[in-house]
Amino acid sequence: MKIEGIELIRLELPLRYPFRTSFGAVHEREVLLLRVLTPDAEGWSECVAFSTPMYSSEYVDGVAEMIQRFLIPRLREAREPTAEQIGELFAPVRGHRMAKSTVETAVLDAQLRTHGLALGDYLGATRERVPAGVSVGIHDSIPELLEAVTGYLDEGYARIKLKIAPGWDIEPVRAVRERFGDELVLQVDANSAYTLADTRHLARLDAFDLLLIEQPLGEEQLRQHAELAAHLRTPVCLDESIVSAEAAADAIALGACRIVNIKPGRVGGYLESRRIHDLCQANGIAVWCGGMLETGIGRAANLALAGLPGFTLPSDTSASSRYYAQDITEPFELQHGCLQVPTGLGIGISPDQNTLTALTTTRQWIAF
Ligand code: OSB
Ligand code: MG
Repeated sequence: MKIEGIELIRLELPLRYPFRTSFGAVHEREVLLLRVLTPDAEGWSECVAFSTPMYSSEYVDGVAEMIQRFLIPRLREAREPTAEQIGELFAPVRGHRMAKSTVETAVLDAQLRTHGLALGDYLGATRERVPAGVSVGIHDSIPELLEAVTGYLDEGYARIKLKIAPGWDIEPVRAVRERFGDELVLQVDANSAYTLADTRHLARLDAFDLLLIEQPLGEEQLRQHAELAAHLRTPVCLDESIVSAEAAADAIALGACRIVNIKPGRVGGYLESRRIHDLCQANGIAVWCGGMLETGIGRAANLALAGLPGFTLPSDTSASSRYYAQDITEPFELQHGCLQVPTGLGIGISPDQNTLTALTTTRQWIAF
């Protein structure tokens, strides 16, 4: 792709409800969008990093610096690289997968728009719609949690994920299971809040017939996850630990997980996500698509990925209204518990210019 320039756009989006996890509460989503301009098309992407490095090591200011200082110069020096060549082009830069994913995705979007192809078709999506799960944050009390879950079930969500942390685990899970019955598809996410010393405590969750427990231990604790998994009936799913297809291969070989949450931003992009999908499919490991409170830009691309055949569990691809009173794109809405895989070219959607302008805090144009 010939690149004429890249624009970094920062926004502040208030969340409809604060989202609390074991690593802290988010009230506002600081969003970094990247727009790439090419002779025939514009490409868009959304960075998944948060303002602070509490979910993983990357954070918004760091990503913006990484893109400007190290990734854009590499892109400039290359001879009109295709999206498929960007992984190798960026490989000498260690880590920083959220930054790399942001650049690669925007270039891929522009490339697909130029070639007249939808991202879902390019990746190999086989479904037109995907079941939507919803991730429910830590609440102040069990009655408030039950009220929130009731609301989501009334909207039609296909499964509920409860955020857990020490002090907010067995009782909220028991209350939700008792109130909504055995039919409810229920899972939990600890975001690394436990240690192996909690094995017996976590085994108490086995009584509630959960679909999975997501990332109970630390990001770098693959071996310890394998040890924990051997003591739990509840299947272990990894999120933070799966930073690449190589990490996924190691996790599978070690028996650290039976299920994988794929977040394209965390693994360096949609191409690496597809490799993880293929690897998991070949090993009988179910996958689903995680979320990072994305606006419609990130959500659209995630839905394309979630349309692949190995995504056999509901994804954290909730409707726009789960997060924002006003999304920056046309809102994604639930239809019988599903979201539609976009069919437009590239990621299939663009930001609404008026909304974008109203919410933008800074924009920076970098000419090539
Ligand atoms: O661990 O999956 C996670 C949100 C922010 C950071 C990490 C996680 C989450 C979620 C919500 O669980 C996913 C979503 O609905 O976007
Ligand atoms: Mg998670």
